[in-house]
Amino acid sequence: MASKRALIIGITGQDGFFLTQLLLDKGYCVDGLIQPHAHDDTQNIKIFLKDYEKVRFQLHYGDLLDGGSLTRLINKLKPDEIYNLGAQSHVAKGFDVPEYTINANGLGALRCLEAIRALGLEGKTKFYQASTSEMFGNVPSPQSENSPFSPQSPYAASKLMAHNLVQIYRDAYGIFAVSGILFNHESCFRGDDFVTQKIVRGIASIKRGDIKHIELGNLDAIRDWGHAKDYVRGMWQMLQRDQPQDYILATGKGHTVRSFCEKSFGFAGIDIVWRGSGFDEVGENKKTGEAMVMINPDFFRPLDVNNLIGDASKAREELGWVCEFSFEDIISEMVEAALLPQKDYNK
Ligand code: NAP
Ligand code: F7E
Repeated sequence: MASKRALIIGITGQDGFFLTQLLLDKGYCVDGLIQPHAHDDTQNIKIFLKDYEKVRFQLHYGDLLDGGSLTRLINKLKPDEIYNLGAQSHVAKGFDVPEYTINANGLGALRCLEAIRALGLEGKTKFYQASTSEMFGNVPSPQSENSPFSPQSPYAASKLMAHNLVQIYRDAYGIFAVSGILFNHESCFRGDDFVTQKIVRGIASIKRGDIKHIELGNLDAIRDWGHAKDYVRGMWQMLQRDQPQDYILATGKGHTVRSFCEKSFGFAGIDIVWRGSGFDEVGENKKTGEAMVMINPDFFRPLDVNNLIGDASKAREELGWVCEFSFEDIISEMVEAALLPQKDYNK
């Protein structure tokens, strides 16, 4: 039987790396859309270029802002599966570039769905959309597929637009289109400016003597942090069902940013004690009294989401999806990886 062909939009991101690895291991031909500014040796995925180039792994230029590029590429490849992981994915930056965020994330998904429809691929190409727990905003946790949406940022609004369009195109045109509503997931490939990577790389910079302390914003926010490797498996499982349906992927356990800090410093051999409150709160090295974590008001958002903890019962029961990585596994992997490179990450 011929290999299945998958197109990954957003292949240079964290999830793109793990999904490519998973699909190549399953025998797929994988095509990745990269933006014109990206280099062919784009860091995370260069390993696949080396091993699979032009046999089962190829990169193509395109952009979610450019409908023609998407339509031409989808027409050329006629993929069995499209994973739309492409996005301006940083919530705080979305407040600075709201129009771009809506265009890439909201209209970008629409352009993909329109291409499938215009090319008459409704019966051939399955579509996965990267939806997010951010769409729930501050509705009470645990959030499930039945919880209402209440976006609190341009990013969340852009993703809800895409989420709604997926449902509309599924119902109106019979496209096998699903949205995975994924809670935060991390790995050593996480972008530098997300809080987990910022913390562990900040700790590494402190240990090397490059910086004195890390500066953070809201320490009280609760997030449900899983591992990206578990979550991309869930994406693939959603597209293997007979009927298209949306699923939540989450661990069901919430932790504050403060707790992520404490545990990460702990893995690096530093015990932290917290003193003061509000903007004056400081995380001190218990042994030396030195400030390790300080608050910088610049890292607070105009609106934040306080308590995201997901209920993934439906995915567990219907997909047989399981989380193999614990919170502690994620932290130890990230701290260990951060201690390797020589960089100052307190930015
Ligand atoms: P990420 O590391 O930020 O990757 C985003 C990818 O999108 C990158 O490959 C980026 O390319 C690409 N991209 C950005 N703008 C684009 C455009 N205009 N056209 C085409 N591609 C574009 O994100 P991630 O953590 O892997 O997450 C994958 C997806 O899941 C995203 O849509 C994110 O919003 C969503 N999500 C993530 C989480 C999470 O916790 N990680 C949770 C829920 C949902 P460059 O490398 O060239 O910038
Ligand atoms: O923030 C707080 C911040 O930027 C987590 C994306 O993948 O997951 C991610 O979005 C929390 C927030 O992730 C800093 O205020 C404190 O409450 O790591 P983050 P996020 O906003 O949860 C969702 C599910 C997605 O869909 C997104 O694509 O940490 N926080 N101090 C900070 N956050 C950052 N970035 N930097 C700080 O200094």
